[in-house]
Amino acid sequence: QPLVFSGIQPTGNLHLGNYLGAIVRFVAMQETHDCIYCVVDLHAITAQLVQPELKTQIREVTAAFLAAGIDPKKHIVFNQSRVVEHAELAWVFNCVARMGWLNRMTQFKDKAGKDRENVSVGLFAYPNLMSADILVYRATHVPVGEDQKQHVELARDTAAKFNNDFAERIAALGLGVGEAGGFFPQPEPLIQGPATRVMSLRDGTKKMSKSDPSDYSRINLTDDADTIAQKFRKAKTDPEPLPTEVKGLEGRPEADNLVGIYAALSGATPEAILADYGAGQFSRFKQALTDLAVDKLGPVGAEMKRLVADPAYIDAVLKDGGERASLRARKVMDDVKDIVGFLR
Ligand code: AQP
Repeated sequence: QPLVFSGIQPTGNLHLGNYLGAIVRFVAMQETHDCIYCVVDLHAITAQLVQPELKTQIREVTAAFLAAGIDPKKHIVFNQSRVVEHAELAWVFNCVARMGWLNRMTQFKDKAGKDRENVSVGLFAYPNLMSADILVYRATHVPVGEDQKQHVELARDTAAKFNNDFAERIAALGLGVGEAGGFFPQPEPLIQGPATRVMSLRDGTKKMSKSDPSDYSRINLTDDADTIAQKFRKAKTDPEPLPTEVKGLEGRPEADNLVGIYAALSGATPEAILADYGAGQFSRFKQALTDLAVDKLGPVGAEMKRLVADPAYIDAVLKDGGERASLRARKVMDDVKDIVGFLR
């Protein structure tokens, strides 16, 4: 059975990249798949342990899911720390995945920087928790932005090694599925749509990110119309006008990024956008982009604010989702315990 799993960290500053690269995809997939969407709060403490606003941030990501159109009754929306099996399976995966595999993770290298001795063990082991998030439901499809591809590939390797190491036990217990007879599926990263990597508004070579110290680098989902206008006005561009053809965007990362954002928000192709705005003043294009962004994001931001103002409703959604997720995760974890050989 195909099953979709994905998550977002409640680390504040939910931005246009998270929205276009992930949340919009989550909404689309619920039409055709059984989906589990998670606010990954255990991941949120890996880079920074003490976060006084964590509860509010968890509610904010949940509100973004709901405001964008995810249906928490038909699908499952919950926060990760409620379902203990994520951490339980992550421990088993800490013993499956190899140090060498994790040493190759580019996100760890970027986030740890030069100070490797002084980052948390959790930041290093993060990908194993992400593998557990996906595989504790035996999920098959993982919609993510480009930056998460390597982590989903690690989840595939971890699933394959577990299946291989325990092949005899899985067969003896009759727990294998499919032709290969493995217990875990090979989850597929789904990196689709026109905005799998939205870049910073201040530097077209860096991805738009929650943790960028400059608020001008990103459009937050809760930004008001004036703030969105100001951020696009100040967005870095080169001195040339927009080209009239797509190949003219090569080597112009900032212009390419703004056209990509316009394309993702409008559904128009970059060719059509450049036919309208190519050779003209950048300011005219930026104004059109602002109007479009305000039009598309305004209602989402307003609904998020309305939902966050009613924490009781959000908390009830998360509790209900957590209970339904637990039932599924418990069954998989019981099988994992039998396969590994723990008494239960
Ligand atoms: N710039 C982006 N463009 C497209 N997709 C993006 N995603 C993140 N940034 C972009 C996707 O959003 C989902 C949730 O991401 P996350 O909460 O796990 O955080 P992250 O991937 O580490 O990215 P952030 O939001 O920029 O946080 P920081 O600053 O902490 O690194 C994922 O599917 C991700 O691909």
